[in-house]
Amino acid sequence: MRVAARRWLVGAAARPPGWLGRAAAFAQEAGRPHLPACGRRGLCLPLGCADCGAAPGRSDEPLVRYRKAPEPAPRQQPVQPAALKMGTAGKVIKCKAAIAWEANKPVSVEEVEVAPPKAREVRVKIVATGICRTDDHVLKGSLPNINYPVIPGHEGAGIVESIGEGVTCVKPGDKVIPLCLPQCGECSSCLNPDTNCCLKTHLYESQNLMPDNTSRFTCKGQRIYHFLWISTFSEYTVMPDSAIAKIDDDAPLDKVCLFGCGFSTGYGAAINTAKVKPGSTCAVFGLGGVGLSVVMGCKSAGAARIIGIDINKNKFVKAKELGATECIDPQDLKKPVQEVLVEMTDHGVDYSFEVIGRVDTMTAALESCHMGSGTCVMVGTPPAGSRISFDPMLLFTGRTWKGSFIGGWKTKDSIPKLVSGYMEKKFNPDVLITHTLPFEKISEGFELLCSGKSIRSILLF
Ligand code: COD
Ligand code: ZN
Ligand code: ZN
Repeated sequence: MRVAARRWLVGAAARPPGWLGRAAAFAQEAGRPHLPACGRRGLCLPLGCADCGAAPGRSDEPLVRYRKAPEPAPRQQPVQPAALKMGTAGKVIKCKAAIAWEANKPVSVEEVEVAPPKAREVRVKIVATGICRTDDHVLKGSLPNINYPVIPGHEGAGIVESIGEGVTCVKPGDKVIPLCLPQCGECSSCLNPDTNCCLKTHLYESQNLMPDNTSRFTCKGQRIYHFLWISTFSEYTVMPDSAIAKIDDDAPLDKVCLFGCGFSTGYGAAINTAKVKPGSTCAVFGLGGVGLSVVMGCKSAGAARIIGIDINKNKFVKAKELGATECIDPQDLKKPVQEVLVEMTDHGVDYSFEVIGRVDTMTAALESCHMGSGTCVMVGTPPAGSRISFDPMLLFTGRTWKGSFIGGWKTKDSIPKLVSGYMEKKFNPDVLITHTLPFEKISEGFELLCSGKSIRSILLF
């Protein structure tokens, strides 16, 4: 917290004197950070910013981040226990879920028991959930920090069934999206406008059990672990209230589940993390659900050239539909794809994105961007324990290499706004949905993904 506070104060001190400087000085005296009014620069771009009022495309006005904080929204009245007494509130629910009993085995659909939510937890009836490659990484045992048996799934949408004591952000009946990256609102990252990486992420603290170190799932008398705290491959699932966002009452859950991961991750990587500029040239390595969402983000930011790279040519049709101007299959080339890209683009692309999760394509993406001004964004993660080796001169000349986690969005604040943008037809990730299957056909959904036949399969409970 102190480090983040110091960093902001340095930034604030460099700004014109007046209210902003006084606020910073006050905060310094008080020993706490000067809280910015609006840290959501990405949302300022295509959507306009609901918090700071910035018009679309004006994200870089420095004042925006340091305006006086608005009055906090009135807190929703805690729902009284009597109001929660729906049929199932407070009871164990038996329902369907897909369990990965161990790594390198397919999931199996089982009956599980789901315990009621404890304090600051929410139980949700999942209506729809997408299958993302990251879930396949769980099945293959290549994602770090996972305990088995586990219920995977992290791209869902549903309805709140019941809430535990102290939950004020949602109530039973609300439509919600579970957040695979929480926004606790309290940690140094949540208070810092320059990162969305809440310290409650699984990369920092385990999310395989609820915060009190117990599981809400059992099957055949055995404890089943959670995944990213949200386990959307269960008809009912429990999550901390920091990992849930209320969305528009009219949102179609079988579509907006994509905002839980795929679309938000890819679109935000272009809009928030890279901050793609109009007229620029972009290269997107990997044209799955997430990579195609990067293409959509580049297009909406006004990129002039978007080059898609994939070893599966079947992905090219949709990529071009969504804005790719050219597509390349590296298998057709006599030279490494990065050399071809550098030749095609006068010394390299302005922005490259790795959306596959392999170390070789990560270095290829870095090498394909302009030596002096190119930015390479890492969206995929390679298998657990991977190490990368690269020529440091690649960075010495001025390239930027950065990562993007869930598109850089502060999830609880931003996902509902993205859903509203979808309702207003500002973007349309529906085109990513190639298959809709009943939940029982989850293994078929994984087969479609692994054979390269699907972009996104949506499972319906
Ligand atoms: N060269 C070019 N293209 C390739 C190569 C290669 N060597 N290998 C595979 N591809 C293509 C595939 O043909 C496919 O089209 C595409 O790459 C990958 O797409 P999908 O559909 O398998 O994967 P997505 O889009 O669902 O997910 C991609 C991620 C990179 C997000 C995922 O794999 C990942 O790394 N997740 C971990 C990071 C994370 O946690 N992200 C946030 C939550 S998902
Ligand atoms: Zn995902
Ligand atoms: Zn946090």
